[in-house]
Amino acid sequence: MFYWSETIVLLWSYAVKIASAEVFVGGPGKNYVTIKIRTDEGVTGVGDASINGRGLLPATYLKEYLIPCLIGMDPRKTEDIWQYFYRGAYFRRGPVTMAAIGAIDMALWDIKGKIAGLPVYQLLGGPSRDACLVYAHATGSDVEALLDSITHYQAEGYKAIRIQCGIPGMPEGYGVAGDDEDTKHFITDFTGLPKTEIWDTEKYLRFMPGVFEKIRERFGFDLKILHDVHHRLRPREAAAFAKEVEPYRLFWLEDPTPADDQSALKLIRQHSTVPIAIGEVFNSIWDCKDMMEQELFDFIRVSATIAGGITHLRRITDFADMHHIRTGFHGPPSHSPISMAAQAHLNRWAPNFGIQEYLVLGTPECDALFPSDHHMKNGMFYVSDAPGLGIDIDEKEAKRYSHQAHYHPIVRLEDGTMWNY
Ligand code: KDG
Ligand code: MG
Repeated sequence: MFYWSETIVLLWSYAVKIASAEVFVGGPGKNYVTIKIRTDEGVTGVGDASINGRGLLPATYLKEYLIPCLIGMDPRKTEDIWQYFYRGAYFRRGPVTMAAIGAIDMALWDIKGKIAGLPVYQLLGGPSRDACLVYAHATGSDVEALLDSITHYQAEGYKAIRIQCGIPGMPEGYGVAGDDEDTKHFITDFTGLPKTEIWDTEKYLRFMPGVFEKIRERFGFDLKILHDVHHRLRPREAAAFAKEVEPYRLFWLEDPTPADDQSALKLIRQHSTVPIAIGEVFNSIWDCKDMMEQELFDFIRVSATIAGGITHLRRITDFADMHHIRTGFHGPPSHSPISMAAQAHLNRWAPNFGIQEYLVLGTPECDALFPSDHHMKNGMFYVSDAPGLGIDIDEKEAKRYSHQAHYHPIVRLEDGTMWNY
């Protein structure tokens, strides 16, 4: 008599080795950094190491330092391989190291799922929900244009929308239509040195609350609205702003202060109950452990790429749950569809899922490069049931692209002082 359970034990007990790993850089208007790992049995897995504006660094780190150690390892040992590269680096953490480790980790979970014949969310603990809420970006150089943009996304079925608006006398605000790459979903500006944006805190603080008021007047309170301050305020300014916008019931206020100061949110918390989201620049739990323990924010914005892949994001997500913090993983236009897929599996599993930023809107070129059957409908993300991550890179398509130098804009105050982008 032959039992299925014995077959599975057999499958898991025979030796599997990593035979090769290749790194691809580039994409349609983006510098995606993708690793494709192959086992000696020909099972493949993909992972993402894209760092917007610093693309070649994780690619070099992977090729020169990590891949030589990876060959011959058992791809099913996701935890041990993660620890090997994290502890083994000696000079730990930082976005480049963590993105490179993260890419390998995603690819290994992809392989693990394929060997098990299960989608990754099943390996994480199974689905906690059928589909995951996402938010779109509405933007306008003035309030009327912003209201039109919100109407457009609502008509497309989005229930949650991030809003960014041009400020009079400060036309080049972060996330404002046409002014920076975050609003140009498909095309990155590959020309020249960093562009300069001018910032004026007082103009912003005076104008922005009125924008929320007009949105609530026009759309009521059912629509979930989010807003990204993009690290621009000092703690006292952010506390005053958060207190003032409380009546408009934001879903979240994002990055009100620079994320490197773990205690900056204290003052905001003392003055306002507005939900705070932070963490897209964090690359490990050590960047946010203290503020999580003190419950200083409500949504954690880490990404599978910058914060060390599925293994580390799962650890951060569990720790967040103990402190009433929900997930709101990063997903800007520069985000690779592979990282989005890894996050989608975490989102489907996480008991403390909150929302997902989603802007990797499929162009024909992007879909040809990263074939998958994950899909979006009515502002909800549906995760593919294919074994593994449910996404691949088409290696022939990948050969069409290469790295092109590109920078984020920089920000200065009106008198020329450098400020936070
Ligand atoms: O590379 C920087 C972008 O990812 C960032 O500006 C996007 O703040 C961002 C967001 O919330 O998507
Ligand atoms: Mg942001």
